Amino acid sequence: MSTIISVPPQLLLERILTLEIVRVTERAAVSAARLRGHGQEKAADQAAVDAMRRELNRIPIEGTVVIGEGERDEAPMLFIGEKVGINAGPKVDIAVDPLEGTTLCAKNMPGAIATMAMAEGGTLLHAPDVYMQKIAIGPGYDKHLIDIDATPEENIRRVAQAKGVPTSGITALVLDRARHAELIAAIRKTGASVRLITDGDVAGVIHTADPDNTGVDIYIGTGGAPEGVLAAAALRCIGGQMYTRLILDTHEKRNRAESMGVSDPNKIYAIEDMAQGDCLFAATGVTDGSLLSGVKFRKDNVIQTETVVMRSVTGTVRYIKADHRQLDKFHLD
Ligand code: VTB
Repeated sequence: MSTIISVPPQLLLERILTLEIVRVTERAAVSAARLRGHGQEKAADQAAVDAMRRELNRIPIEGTVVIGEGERDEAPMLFIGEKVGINAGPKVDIAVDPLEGTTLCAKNMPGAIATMAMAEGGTLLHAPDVYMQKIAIGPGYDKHLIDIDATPEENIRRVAQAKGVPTSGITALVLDRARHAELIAAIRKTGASVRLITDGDVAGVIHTADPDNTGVDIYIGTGGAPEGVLAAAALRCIGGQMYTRLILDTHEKRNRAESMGVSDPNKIYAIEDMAQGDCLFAATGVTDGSLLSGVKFRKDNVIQTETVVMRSVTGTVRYIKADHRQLDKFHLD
């Protein structure tokens, strides 16, 4: 006798949306990948934004962009507050970074991805586009093992002790920026190894979830707040710990944050404060990277993509390799 899959109505859409969001990041990745290595950050980003928006507006959701390309006046599309979807279906919050690592794409360097998260309405942190201090480790450690206010040395020491290795057995991932010179020196002083990335800290944080394969135990440093919320949505699905703090060092930034609902400018956010409810996270590789392969344009008119999609409800992580044959869906000239 065959078994019928029984899905409670409230989960039916969510199960289906898992595949829908894959389509969204696939489209964005393919559009951006056409401009890999052309040195045109803005054009590549725009192509990804256009494709992502087109596809989002086909999904049966009442979506609101809470993490987007910027505020309405600076971003004509996928701006914070923009409504997306067919205006029917579940109310959801949407976080997008249609091309995370625009420079990586423009220079055809590893690690550019198209990424988004979708969560129950009102459950994602509405973060302004400011810097954010971040620290993250993967699953399996005691809660509050790491402390955003402790020194880098102390955090490395705690992670090493919990992992049962000397500090020299720890690798920290850090964005290669002048502002991190002291941080990098402090980590190295412990004997730990520092792996530097030029961009792409959404993927950077995700690396901590699987140290055995990625070799990364901890992410530390300051990057974009929107990227922080996307990374939190991913870690909510796969486990791990992340603590962040918005850097609101001017009146203007504090006011902007306040108007988005941030009442305490010094608040430390844990994963659940950034992604409270059930959520989905997807990323498609644009250029080859250690997380995902990039888009391949094959001679036989097949486009290949690789996407990772995660659900917080079940913790399922799927890698979807797709061969696309109906190419007009990508609106490529
Ligand atoms: C990071 C990185 C992004 O911005 O968040 C970084 O993950 C932070 O900003 O890929 P700065 O470049 O100003 O340091 C990106 O590089 C995207 O611009």
